[in-house]
Parts: sequence; C-alpha cells; structure tokens
Amino acid sequence: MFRHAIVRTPGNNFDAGLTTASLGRPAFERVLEQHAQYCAALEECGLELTVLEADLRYPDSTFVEDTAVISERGAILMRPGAKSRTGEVEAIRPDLERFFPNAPAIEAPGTVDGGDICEAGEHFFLGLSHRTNEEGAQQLAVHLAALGFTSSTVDVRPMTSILHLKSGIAYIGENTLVVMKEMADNPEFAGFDLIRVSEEESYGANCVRVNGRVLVAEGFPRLTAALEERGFEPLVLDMSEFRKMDGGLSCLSLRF
Ligand code: CIR
Repeated sequence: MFRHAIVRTPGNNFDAGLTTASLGRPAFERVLEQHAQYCAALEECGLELTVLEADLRYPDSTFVEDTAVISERGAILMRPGAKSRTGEVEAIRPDLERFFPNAPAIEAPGTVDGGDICEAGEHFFLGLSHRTNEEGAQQLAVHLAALGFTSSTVDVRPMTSILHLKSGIAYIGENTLVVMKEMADNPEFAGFDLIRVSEEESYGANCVRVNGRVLVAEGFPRLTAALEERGFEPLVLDMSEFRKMDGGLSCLSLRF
C-alpha cells in the first residue's frame, strides 16, 4: 500500500526539457491540466500528496521519479544521466530527507535514472540505458541488497524506441508484468504473468499500480481491456503533453 506521493508542478519552461519524440511542443495550459488530473487520480487512490513548487532551473524536474528509488524499506537517491538533470537530486533532497533521512546516493561516475528501475516485489530490474550506466547499476544493486532485495540488469540500450526500462515495462502486482512486445520474450521475465502490449500501444506499457487501481494512459483500448479481463481496475489519464517530452505516468511521482 502506498500512502504518500511527491510530485512537482511543471514550470512554464517545461517545453525546454529533453525530448526525442517528434510529437510537437507541449501546450503549457494542457500540461498543467493533465498534471492536476494526475494529482487528483493519486488522491483518488488514497495518497496524500506533497506538491513541490515548479523549479525553473530544471525544465524536466516535474519527472521526479528519476531522482530517487523508494521502497518500503528505504530510499536511495539517484544520479540522473543527463547533464541538464543532475542538479535535480540536490533540489529535491531536503523534501526526500523529511521522509527518508540518511538515504544513500549513487556516486560519480555512476549514473542512474529512477525511470530505469522497476520494482517487482522482492526483486528489482535495473535497466541499462543511455541514462543509467553499469557503474550506477552496480552501486544501486549493493544498496538494494543492503535492504534485502535482489536485482538483475536488463539492457535496453539497443531499443531505440524507449528512453528508460519503465518506458516499456511495469510491474502491477499479482506477479504480473505489463511489457512491450520487443521486451516480452526476455528470459528475465519468464517467471511472471505477462500482459503483452502490441507495438501500436507500446507507450501504454508505462502504467502504474497505485493501491487498488492501475493508472493507464488514454488511447490504448486493448491494454485497458486486458487489464480489466485480469481483474485490475484501470484509471485512464490523458498523457498527451507529457508524452511529447518522453514522459510517462510513472515518472510524474515518487510513491511510498
Ligand atoms: C528526460 O528526457 O529526461 C525527460 N524529458 C523525460 C523523463 C521521463 N522520465 C521517466 O520516464 N522516468
């Protein structure tokens, strides 16, 4: 059960963040609207929110998930791999320390974006990407082991359509992984029940289990139906403006 989430209001320079998507510029009014709907959805799932002020020094800082990995046994501060984002960790540190004093941190030359880290019960999948390097993943594995978790790496560097591991996979509880087609046959995931996401619905794979619900992006009817068939309760949200900046549902909050 999650009780709390940290989110950060997008700044009016949100469109100056990093992106590889060619979906056009996000419209700021709609960004704010969609962010407010996202926050309302988390509250509907029973979470109490800490809403941080926009931080114009870091246009991508609304994607708070990349700054930390939080488990029920403690938090670890990340070290995002994009230069323009490294400072986001210092910016959010005091807010995290209110809940998690003395959290260890990934150190240089290690880099890890929280979006590459997928918790699946007692095990964590650590994505190696253009943001998360092997040194960072090794450091994180040690911190997770100290908390009693196992971990293994999944190399997503050859997959050009995704930024992070969790752009293509989500653990939604009940031993179930939602996974994009390109990754579904990875032997790492063999012990899980898989919901395979077709290529056309690939963006939808970044969904998030929050207590009784699964947050899913709007526009992916087959995925939504597959979740319902298996007894999950989707909560559908319009993510169009975040998608334009390579963002998804998971990256907009830190949940604990
Ligand atoms: C970036 O490129 O870093 C941001 N524009 C998007 C980060 C999305 N984060 C995530 O999926 N965890």
